This record gives sequence, C-alpha cells and structure tokens, in this order.
Amino acid sequence: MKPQLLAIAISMLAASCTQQANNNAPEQLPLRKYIAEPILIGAAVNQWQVAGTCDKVESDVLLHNFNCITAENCMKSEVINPQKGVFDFTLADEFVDFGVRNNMTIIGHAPIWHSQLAPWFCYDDAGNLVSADTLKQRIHDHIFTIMTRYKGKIRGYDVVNEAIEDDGSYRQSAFYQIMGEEFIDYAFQCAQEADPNAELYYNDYSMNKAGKRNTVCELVKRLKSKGIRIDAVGLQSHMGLDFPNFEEFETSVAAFINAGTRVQFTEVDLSVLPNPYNLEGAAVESDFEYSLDKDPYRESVPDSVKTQWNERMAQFFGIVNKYAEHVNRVTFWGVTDEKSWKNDNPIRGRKDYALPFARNGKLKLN
Ligand code: 9MR
Repeated sequence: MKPQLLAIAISMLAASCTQQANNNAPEQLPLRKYIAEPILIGAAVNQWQVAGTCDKVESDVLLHNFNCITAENCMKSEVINPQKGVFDFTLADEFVDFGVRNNMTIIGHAPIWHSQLAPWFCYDDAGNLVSADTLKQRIHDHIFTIMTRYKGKIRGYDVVNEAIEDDGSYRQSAFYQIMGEEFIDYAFQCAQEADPNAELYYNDYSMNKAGKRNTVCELVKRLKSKGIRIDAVGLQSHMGLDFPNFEEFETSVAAFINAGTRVQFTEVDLSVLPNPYNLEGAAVESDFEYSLDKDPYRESVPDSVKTQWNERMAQFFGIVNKYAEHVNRVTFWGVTDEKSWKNDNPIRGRKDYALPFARNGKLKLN
C-alpha cells in the first residue's frame, strides 16, 4: 500500500474507533441541548432493548442518546428473587453487561418496593405476615445478594421505592405493617453495608405534593441523623399536560436539596392523553376501562398539543437546569413512545406520546 493510502486508512480507522468510543460521550448526546452538564441522561430499559431483540429504531435510539440506564423491570423482587432463597440473575446480568459494554452508568431499581413484590417476601407459609426479625433477615439477604453481585458495576440503587403516600403518611405496605417506617432505615443501612461505594436513593412519584415532600425531608434528615447514608432523592416526574404544578414541584426540589441531599429525575415522561380520573401519580395498579374518546390521538397528535407538550417539557428542563449543581441525572422512563408504560396506564391499549423520542426515533423536542 502506498504511504499516503496507508496514512488515510489509518486515520479513517482512528476516526471510526474514536466515534465508537465516543458514542455516549456527553457532548455528543442530542439531549444535552436541553439538559445541562454534567447531568447524566438516562433511559429505563427493558429486556428486549438490552438483548437487542427490540425494534431497530429503539435499539439505535438507545445506543446513541443516553449515557445511563435504569432497570425498568428486571431487578424487581418478583423477577430477581422470585422464591425464598432463590435468585434469578439472568435478566439483571444481561442488563448490567449491556451497560458495561456500552460504557453507560447503571442504576438498580428497586430492591424494596411494595409492588411487583415477590409473593413470599413478607409472608410465612401459612400466608401470615412474618415477624419483624424475619423480615429484617429477608431484607438483608435480598439487598446483600444483589448489591454484592454488582459491586463496582452499578452506580446506585433506588433502595426504597414509593413508601410514602401523597398526604405524607407512610404507605400501609406489608413492609410497613411489619416494621413501621423502620423498614426504610434498615434497608438503607443494609445497602450501605453491602456496597459502601454505591449511591443510595429514595424514589417516589407525585413529589410535588406538600405532604409527601415533608415526609421525604423528614426521612432524609432522620437517616442522616442516624449516620445512615442517602445520596439522592429521586423525583419520578411522571407528568401530564395539567400536572404537576411546577411551582410545587420546584419547591420540593429545593426542599430536598435543603434537607441535605442531591436530587434526580428518575422516571420522566409527559403524557398527552386525557386524564379523566385526575390521576397524578404512577400507581401501577391503576387500570380503567378503555374507550375511544379517551384515546383521541391514534392517528396523530394535533400541533396545539405538541406545542403544549414542548412548553411543559421546557418548563421541566428549566427547573432541572436551575438546580443543575445538585442534580445527578434525568432518566426518561423508556426509550421511544412505542414501549412506554403510558400506553397501558391508567387505561390499557391507548396510544400515548409521552417520551422525547417518537415511534420513528425522531427527537420531538423543539
Ligand atoms: O414501566 C414499568 C412497567 O413495565 C411495569 O409493568 C410496571 C410494574 O412492574 O412498572 C413500571 O415501572 C414503574 C416503576 O418501576 C416504579 N414507578 C412507576 C413506574 C410506572 O408504573
């Protein structure tokens, strides 16, 4: 090969290597235009996206737009620890390997959550709630087994998810019935011991609500006063065209920071569909009857609605960026609109447009 040709070939090879290595470099992410440095830009991923057996569009969007992934379902207790003493790491291992391979920050979700809870977790063989000591042992083993396995690979965990109601009372979950609010403290303590280098988060929806805000702040302060680490509060940020009230939302962001922790926006989406039941949360149990009038955008979304969506997203990013120095990440709850959970909640089978990336992979943000 002539020297000039060789030089060109080498520089092309170098360029392609750089391109590959930089795939997820922050400055190349299209969403960086909306989300300030150095905030991570994440997506929740499902097992098909991780395995690459999803639609090619989704797979491309995932690989070229995010530098952080959260386990949408594969680390929930009913999946990863379906029976007492039995762990199934198949999907979680694939998820973590995908993140490592693609140089993405990896987030574990959600070891202690009342929903999608493995049926054995809080009950004995007769179906009665177990004692506090037994539950402690189970929480300990669950957290230690998972966090030890992924030490050095998973950046942080939503250690406890959705333990507080909108009015600020503690959710009457099986965990709470057995241990009271102490189950939260104990879970964080186990997590801190299991992987001292992992970040530990409390994660919840409807965080704009005053009652929830106050109890989350108390929780942060309580943990800290006991010497138990909490690194960030996660505001899920499932939104709609008429909620949340962004003033209240910002008040919560500021309150969590003042309570002495960082914040992160962990499950971001913005539904355009009618919200006939005035639901503002993300209760997975919500399942209302379908009717066409509640599913008005099967063909396309009117421009006026697109504009509203964009304006609200801009308001949301405004809050994120205002507090950027205290923000870990913005994670969208899904990759494109195609597989967003919003298509099936709170009414199954609707066509929603809640994420920044359309079904064809196009970025919808202005
Ligand atoms: O997006 C998730 C969906 O695929 C699952 O069916 C559902 C139940 O496990 O959970 C969804 O994710 C939830 C998350 O884990 C916690 N906050 C609310 C999310 C939306 O329901």
